[in-house]
Amino acid sequence: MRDAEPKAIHLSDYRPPAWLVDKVDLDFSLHPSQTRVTSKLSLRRNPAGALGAPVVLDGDGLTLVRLAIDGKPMAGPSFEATPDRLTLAHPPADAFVLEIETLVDPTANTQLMGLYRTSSNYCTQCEPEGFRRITYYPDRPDVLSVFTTRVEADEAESPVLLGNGNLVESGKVDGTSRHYAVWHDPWPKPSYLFALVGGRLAKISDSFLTRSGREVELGIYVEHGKEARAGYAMDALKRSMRWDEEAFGREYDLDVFNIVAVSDFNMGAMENKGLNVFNDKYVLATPETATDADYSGIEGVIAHEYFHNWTGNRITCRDWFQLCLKEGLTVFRDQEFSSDERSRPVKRIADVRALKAAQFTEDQGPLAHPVRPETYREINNFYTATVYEKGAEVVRMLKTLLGEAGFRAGMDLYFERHDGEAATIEDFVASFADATGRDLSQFALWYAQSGTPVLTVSGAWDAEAGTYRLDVAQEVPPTPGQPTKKPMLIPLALGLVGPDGRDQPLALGNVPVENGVVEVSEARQSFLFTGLDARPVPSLNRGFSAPVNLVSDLTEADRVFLAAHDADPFNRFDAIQRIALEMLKTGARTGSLPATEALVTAARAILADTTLDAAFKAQALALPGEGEVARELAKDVDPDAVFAARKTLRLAMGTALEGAFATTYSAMAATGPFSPDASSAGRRALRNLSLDFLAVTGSAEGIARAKAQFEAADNMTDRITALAVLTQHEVPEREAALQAFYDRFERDALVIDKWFTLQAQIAAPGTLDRIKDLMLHPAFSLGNPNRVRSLVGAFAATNPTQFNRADGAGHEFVTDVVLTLDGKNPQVAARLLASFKTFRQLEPVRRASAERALRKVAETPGLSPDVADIATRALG
Ligand code: 0A1
Ligand code: ZN
Repeated sequence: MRDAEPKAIHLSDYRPPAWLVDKVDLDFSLHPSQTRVTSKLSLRRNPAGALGAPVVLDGDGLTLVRLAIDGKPMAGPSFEATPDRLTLAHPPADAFVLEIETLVDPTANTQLMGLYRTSSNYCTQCEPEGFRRITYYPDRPDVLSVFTTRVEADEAESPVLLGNGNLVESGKVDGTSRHYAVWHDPWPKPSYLFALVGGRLAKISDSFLTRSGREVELGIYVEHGKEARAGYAMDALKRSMRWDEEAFGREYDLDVFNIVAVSDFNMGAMENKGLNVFNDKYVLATPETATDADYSGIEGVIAHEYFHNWTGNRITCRDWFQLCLKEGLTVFRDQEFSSDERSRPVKRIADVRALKAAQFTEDQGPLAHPVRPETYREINNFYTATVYEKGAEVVRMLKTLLGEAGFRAGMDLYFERHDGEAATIEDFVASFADATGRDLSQFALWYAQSGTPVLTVSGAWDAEAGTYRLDVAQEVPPTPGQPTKKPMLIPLALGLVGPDGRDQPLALGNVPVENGVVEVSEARQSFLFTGLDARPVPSLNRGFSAPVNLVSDLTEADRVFLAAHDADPFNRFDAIQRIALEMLKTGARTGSLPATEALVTAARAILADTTLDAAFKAQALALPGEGEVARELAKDVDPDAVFAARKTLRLAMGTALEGAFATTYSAMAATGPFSPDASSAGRRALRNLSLDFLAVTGSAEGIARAKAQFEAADNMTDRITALAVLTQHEVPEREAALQAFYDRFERDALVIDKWFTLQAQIAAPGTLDRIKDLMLHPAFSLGNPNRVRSLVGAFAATNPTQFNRADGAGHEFVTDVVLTLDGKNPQVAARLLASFKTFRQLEPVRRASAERALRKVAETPGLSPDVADIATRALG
C-alpha cells in the first residue's frame, strides 16, 4: 500500500535523477497469482545528479525475492527493501548491474494498475506510477531506458505474448507446457510506457507503408469472435498514420504496431510504445452495437494514442507536472485529425460543448488547477479536463496567434530539438518563440493561471466617423491557491457583420486586421475599427478562438441576426444557443420562461436553411444541457427549476415547430445501407433530434413514432435514441422496450452499459431505487470500470435532479458507492467522487447535503490517497 496521506509534491522541488538506467532486461514468468519478474538494470550514476546519492528505487506493494549486483547475490544490511522502496545506501560503483526478482499477483490486482488480469488475459497499465507495482525502478518519466522483455507463459493459457517494440525471438520452453517471446524496443523510454500482454486473443492484421518506405505490420487483438468488430478501428489507425505524416511530418518508427482491446480498463486507452492497450469501448464497433458517437470516439481515441508516439513517447515529459505537454498537444492533434476527416465546424462545436461541460465546470469549482499544476498529492487525479481539453485549447491559441506557418515551424523545431528527451512546457513554448521570434512570456500564463477568464465586451458606433469602438475588459476569477491574477494574452477572432449579413472590412486605424484576430493583452483595452459604412453587429470569439466566458452587450435581436447570417458557423451556433441559455436562466431563476418567439423563429430558419449540413443543424437546435444552465447560473442552483425551465422550453419548441420537425424527420430518413461516415451520422442526428421534439409532449403519436423507430432500427444510434425518448416518458412502452433491448443485447457488455446509462438518466424520483436494484443485476459489477461509469457515474454526472435530490439520498448513495469501491479501485472511486465538484453552486439545502456526504467520506479511516485527495480538495 502506498502512503495514505501522501505529502504534497511541488514542481519547484524538481531535481534530476541521481541514477540513470542505460538498459533494462526484464523477464516475466506469467502465472495467475505468482508471476515472477526478474529485472536487470544497468545503473549508472548521473553526472548531473546529486553528488554521492544512494540508489533509491520506487516500489508499491512489492515482494522482493532476490537481489544481485553484477551477478553476485546480495544480503543483509547492504540494502533496505520495503514494499514501497529499495535503497542501496552505498552503491558498489558508479556503474553496475542490479538484478531484482519480485513476485506479483495479477489476479489480486483489482486496481488495474501494474500487471493485472482481464477476462483471464494478462495485461499491464503503467502510467503514471504502475510500473513500481511490478518491480523496483526509478519510476519517473525523466529516466529513459532501452527495454528488452522476455515473456514466458503456459502456452495453452496464453498463446499470445506481446511486448513493446519488435519481436526478436520466440519458442517453446523445452520439456514444459510453456513458451516465450522476446520483445526489444530500440527507443529509450520511461517506465510508464512499458507494456506486456499475454492471453488468448484473436488478431486482425493489416499493414502500412510509411512515406519513407517502411512496411509496418499492424495488429489489433480482441477477444475471439470479435474480430469483425475491429475493422473500423484498423481503418482509423491507417488514416491516423497517414495524417500525421501529412500534417506534422511524423512517421512511425518501428516494424510493428499492435493494439490490444481489453474489457477492464480505468481510462480510455494507453499509448505504450508499439503496444497500445485500449478499453474495448474504443475499439469494437458494428452498426448494430455502436452509435455514431461510439464510431467517432473510436476514431478520435485511436488517433490520440497513435499520435502520442511522437508527442509523448519520442518526446516525453520531464515530470508529471508537465502532463499537458503530451496530453494537451495530443488532444489538439486528434481534434485536428477528426476535423480534417469530418466537418471542421461541427467538430469544433462538439469539442467546445464538451470543453464547457467538463472543463469550465472544473475551473469554476474547488478542483480548479492550472493546465500545468505546480503541486499535487495524487497524480492519478490530474488526468483532468483542464490538463487535456484546456491544454488543447492553449495549443490551438498558439496556432491562432502564430498562424499556420509559424505554428508548423515551432512544432518542427520542437521535434528537432527534443526528440529522445524528457521535456518541459518551457521547452515547448521556447520552440515557438525561437521559431517565430515572438515573445510568448505573457502567453505562457495560460499554463500557470487557473480559472476561466471573463471577457466583457461592449461596442460603440460612430456613424459620422464610420468607426466602431470595441471596449474589452478581462478578468480571471480567483481559484484555489490563486487569489489574484495577471492579464492574459487572448487571441480574439472576430468579424463585423453589416446589415446585409456580410462581413465588413476589419481594419484598426485603416490597417487591415490579419486573419481577423485581435490580441487582447491588457486588463482594459479598446479597439477602434475604421472605414465602416453602417453599424455592424460584432461576431466575437469566432470559432471559439479563446476558452473564455464572454459577456457582451449584444441584444436578443443581434443574436437572432447572427444566428441567421454570421459567416462563422461556430458563432451561428453560439448565437442561437445563447438566446436559449438566457431564456433558461431566467426561467430557472423566476419560474417563468420569457417569450419564445425569437428562438422559435431562429430555429425555424436554421431548420429550413438548405446551405447548412444536418449535423450542424442538430448541434444548433439541441438546447443547452442542464449542466450548462447550472454553470451559467453559478450560484443557488435548484436543479429541479433548471429541469422545469428546460422542459417548458422543449415543449414550446416542440409544439411551435411540430410541422417542421415532422418534415425533417421524414426528409432525414436513411436512403441506403448504414454507413458511419460524418454526413450519414449528421442526418441521423438531425432525425433523432426531431424525433425527440416530436415526442416531447408525450402524445400517443410521438410515443408510437419512437416505438416504431426502436423496433425497426437497423443501427444502434437510431435504436438507442428511440429508447432514450421512451425512457424519459412515464409510459407503458418504456419497460417493455427496456426489456426487449436487454434481451436482444444481453451478451454484449458494451451495449448493456448503454442500457444501464439510459436508466440512470431518468429524471424521475424512482430512479435512485431503480439504480440500487440494477447494482444487484447479474450484468453489473463493481470490478469493471465501464459498468461502474455506465450506471453510477452516469447518474452522478448526467442526472442533476436525481443525484441532487433535496432529501440528500442521491449524494449519500454515490458516496456509499465511492467508499465501497475505494477498497477495490481507488482511481475509479476518486473519479466518481469528483462529480461533487459543482456542489458549491447548489442552493443551500442541497449544498449542505452534498457537503455532509463529502465530509463523511473525508472522515472515513483508511481511504486511498486518490479518494482522500479529492474529498479534501472538494471541501476546500
Ligand atoms: N495516457 C493516456 C491516459 C491514461 C492515463 C492513465 C491510465 O491508467 C490509469 C490510462 C490511460 C491517454 O492520454 O490516452
Ligand atoms: Zn493522451
